[in-house]
Amino acid sequence: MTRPLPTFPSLSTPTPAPVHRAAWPLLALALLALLILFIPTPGRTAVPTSRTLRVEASSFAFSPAVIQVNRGDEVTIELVATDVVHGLYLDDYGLEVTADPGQTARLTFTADKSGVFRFRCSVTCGSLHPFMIGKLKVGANDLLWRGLSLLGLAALSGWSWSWSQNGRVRK
Ligand SMILES: [Cu+2]
Repeated sequence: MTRPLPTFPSLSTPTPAPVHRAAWPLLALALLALLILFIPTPGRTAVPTSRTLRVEASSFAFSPAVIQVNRGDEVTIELVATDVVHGLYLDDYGLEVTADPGQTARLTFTADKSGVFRFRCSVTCGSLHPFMIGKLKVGANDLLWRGLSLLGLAALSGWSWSWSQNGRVRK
């Protein structure tokens, strides 16, 4: 049993060279991968939402240390100090909040600047205090879907490759 290989219309000429037949799908895959990586995303126009993020501060780290929001979101950071007094100062936004031990302090703001911003502890809390740093990422979450799309593309190309190998063996 021979199934016809899926070909592009331009390749359905009587005797396509085998090398070209193999190269075209590769080229198409490479182009698709580039598109996935660099095409501008509609995610930037995502409807802003309100989100509340709980950040635990303990000597000498924030948990989570990296938080991600979309531009335009109304963000409330709930800072929980688990041991001693800690603070959170958000670079570039110039915002600060401090939490007493065992207490939760809230900081609400609109994430109107996109980029990656550091936040740091603003209360001297011990020897490693200067290293108590976290990151706020403001932007559309494209990385996730770009990664997933690439993964899907890889799976698809693997599948089609093994399919074409099968077809070749059966001939
Ligand atoms: Cu500190």
